[in-house]
Amino acid sequence: MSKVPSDPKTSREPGFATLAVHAGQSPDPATGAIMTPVYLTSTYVQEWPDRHKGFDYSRTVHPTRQALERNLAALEGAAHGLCFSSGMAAASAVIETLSSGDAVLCGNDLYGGTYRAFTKVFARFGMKFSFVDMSDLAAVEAAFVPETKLVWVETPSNPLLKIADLRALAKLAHAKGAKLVVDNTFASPALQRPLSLGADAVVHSTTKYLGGHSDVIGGAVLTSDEQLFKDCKFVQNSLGAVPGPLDCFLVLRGTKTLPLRLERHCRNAAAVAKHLLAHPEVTKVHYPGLPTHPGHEIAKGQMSGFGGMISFELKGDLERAKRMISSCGVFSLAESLGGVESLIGHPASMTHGAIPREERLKAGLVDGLIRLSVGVEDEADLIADLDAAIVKSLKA
Ligand code: P1T
Repeated sequence: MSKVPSDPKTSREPGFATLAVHAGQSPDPATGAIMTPVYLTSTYVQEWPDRHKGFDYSRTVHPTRQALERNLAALEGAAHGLCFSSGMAAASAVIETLSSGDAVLCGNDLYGGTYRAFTKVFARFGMKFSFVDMSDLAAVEAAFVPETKLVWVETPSNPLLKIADLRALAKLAHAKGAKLVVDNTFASPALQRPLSLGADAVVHSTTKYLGGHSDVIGGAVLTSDEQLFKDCKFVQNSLGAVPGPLDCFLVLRGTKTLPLRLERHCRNAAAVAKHLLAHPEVTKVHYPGLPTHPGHEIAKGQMSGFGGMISFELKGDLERAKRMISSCGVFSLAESLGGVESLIGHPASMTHGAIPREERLKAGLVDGLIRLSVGVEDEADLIADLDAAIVKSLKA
């Protein structure tokens, strides 16, 4: 079944967990295999020129990729899905629908690689990028220029977990004739569905929660906007940053357990955030699930859980923070996020190293900030690991 049908007796629409397991997939007609085959083929035999079974060349259309595209579209409530070779390739495809002179209004807390692609690559082609605190609606409104075609936001943002009001941003963008694009990587559709809040497109690094097991790099664009879909599809086929069949299979397998994993990520992260907040060596905790977080109420109104990402600051200097990060055992020191295993990182020197220091500091990304991707291990082990590393870091 490529689309999970509603129940004919009750006309119930399938729930999110059912879609996660089934949407976009049907048993293989030749064998009955329940898992979507990894079609290792670049081309397809045609019976007559341009007469074929819907597949002609694998850059253009591919059956394993198509299953994933339909699955992700169903999860985000989108009419269309397009998959890419990385999250950066997905973001790039959206920007590549623009033209020289067009402007993009971006959140001032974005993944460092996104900032780098926008300011160091696409700016050379005449597109303009400006950065504003998306939680300050008056500042956002003031930052529009007549050329603004897109508003680009991460919520929760990477790495400061800032929350933007998606309903308000969509209204504002539309009133100005722009489209709202949401990078939903940190929340995943299990916790937040931006299209239902008025956004025009969602982008993902499927490398993270959607894949969920730190074994694949991928990206996706999901939209119900027909023109944007056509334009992104044109870019996908023309520029060719498509994922391989095995990568599509891995993400497709990952999404089957997405709601289960996210439940545990959220529970563990809430416990870790609460523990850090009460810790005498911790000076600041960024987690939208904490009532002290400035975006908590908005997050409650647009998310069904607060996610698995936390960032925090320790007392003392940068060297102390680096000692702490390097002293963990259950948390591995690594880039990336969203896998079942817990990771710890130092955004200023790792994931956000491409952002000039003054820009980072303006947005609140201080040198000593520590970021956690809280995994699905036992809560007590995670807390004990952080506590032990904090104690170890006291000794130079
Ligand atoms: O790594 P890639 O699949 O290309 O995804 C890029 C990307 C896009 N958007 C967000 C919000 C991201 O966090 C990322 C990748 N981020 C990391 C690798 C990281 O550790 O933050």
